[in-house]
Amino acid sequence: MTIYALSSGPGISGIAVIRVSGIKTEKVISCLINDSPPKVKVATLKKIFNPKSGDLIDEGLVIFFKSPNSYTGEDMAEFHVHGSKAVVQEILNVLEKFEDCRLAEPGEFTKLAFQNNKINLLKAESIGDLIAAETELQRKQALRIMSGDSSKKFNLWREELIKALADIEAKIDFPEENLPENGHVNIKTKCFTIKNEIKRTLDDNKTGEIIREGFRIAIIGPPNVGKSSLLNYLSKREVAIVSEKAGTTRDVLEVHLDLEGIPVIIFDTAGIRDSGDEIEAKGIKLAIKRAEDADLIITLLDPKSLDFKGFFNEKMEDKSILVINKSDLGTEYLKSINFKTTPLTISIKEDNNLDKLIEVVKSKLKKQFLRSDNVLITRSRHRSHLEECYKHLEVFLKKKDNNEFDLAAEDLRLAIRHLGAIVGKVDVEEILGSIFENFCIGK
Ligand SMILES: Nc1nc2c(ncn2[C@@H]2O[C@H](COP(=O)(O)OP(=O)(O)OP(=O)(O)O)[C@@H](O)[C@H]2O)c(=O)[nH]1
Ligand SMILES: [Mg+2]
Repeated sequence: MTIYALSSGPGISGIAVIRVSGIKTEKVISCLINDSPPKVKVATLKKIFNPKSGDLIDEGLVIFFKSPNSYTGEDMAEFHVHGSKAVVQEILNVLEKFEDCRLAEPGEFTKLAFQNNKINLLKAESIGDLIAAETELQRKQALRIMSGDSSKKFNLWREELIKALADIEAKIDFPEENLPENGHVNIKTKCFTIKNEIKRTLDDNKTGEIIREGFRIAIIGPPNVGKSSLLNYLSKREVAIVSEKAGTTRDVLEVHLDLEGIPVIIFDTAGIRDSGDEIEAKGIKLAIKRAEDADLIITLLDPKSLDFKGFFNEKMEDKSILVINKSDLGTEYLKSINFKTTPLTISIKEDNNLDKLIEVVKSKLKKQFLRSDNVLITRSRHRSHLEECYKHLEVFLKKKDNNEFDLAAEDLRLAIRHLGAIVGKVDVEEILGSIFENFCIGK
């Protein structure tokens, strides 16, 4: 099957790129340019025709890539044409008429690249991440993973464990052979070191995942303290309804921001109070859930709600900043109250101390991303496989040295399989779908 798609963005543009991949590529090029394909990998200006009617569609650059030296590993073509809807549509219509040609599915070009061993699974994912990157940090992370930093490490661990497994299997298959003294001790030491390295990798505050998905900040507090006003202030637009009526916000609102290159998602939530109103109560439940899941909580109070006891468990309190809004109404009351942490007083109305609040948020973010350069995990898929690998290594290391070789070998095999699944070395069919379906068509 030969596939085709518009690979540049939708809408009007100076130039649009249509890609074709598969065995019919040469035929498609010849028919469209009414000539033999241009020299491989040389962008060549050609007239592009409708082969049936002979009508000229456009003039543009045509590039031919010969298998296996292409992105997908198959024969491929790129047509760089003028980016009008009419030109693009006409070319897609023409391509549709070719036998065994069809529109590509989302991510299918990259999926082919993976299936034809042009790239590993981590690289495929990071290409998707680079395409989706909105901030500096996301772009850098995607590029780092694309360059193979984490694949190298995962592959290295995997190879070491495969060697250890081979040694154990030799012991099982040839028990009478005199394998080197202390052989099992060496195997265990090696596995122990890898297990510790994996532990350190897992202990990363989920930085890589947070960079991919955004650092989540939930604004939480009693009704009417100015939570929605704060969201509007930070996002510099009227996202949420602000009113003097308590209980205005019911749903969770979210805004994506780029805070000095760091992707941030800010959630405005329903004010927390005992409410008999069914819908408001649902909103409050959602608010608490958001606070639990957030990476940082801004607990917002106002002078009237300082007795707010909240709903915090210890973990939530640790990641929270206490902020008191409406300082324009006076701050004398603060002297008489004992807070666990010194609150930051702000006034959204008078734009007072908000720069300070932003500074505090930024310093929390920076702390989180301090180690972002050597983070290896960028998705929960990687994390769960690595956690499984770690567990199997732990079980393996607990096995008795001499008489449990069979069982130990199985633990090691499972550990290896989980490492392999991260880079796409084994049993990947079922995970392919979930990775590539999030790509857009043409990638
Ligand atoms: N005096 C004063 N009023 C403020 C300040 N910030 C917000 N307000 C007012 O406080 C009221 C409530 O603001 P909202 O932003 O709707 O508060 P909220 O916390 O989102 O309220 P709910 O959605 O009901 O939970 C509005 O009338 C705002 O204009 C401030 O700094 N000073
Ligand atoms: Mg609100």
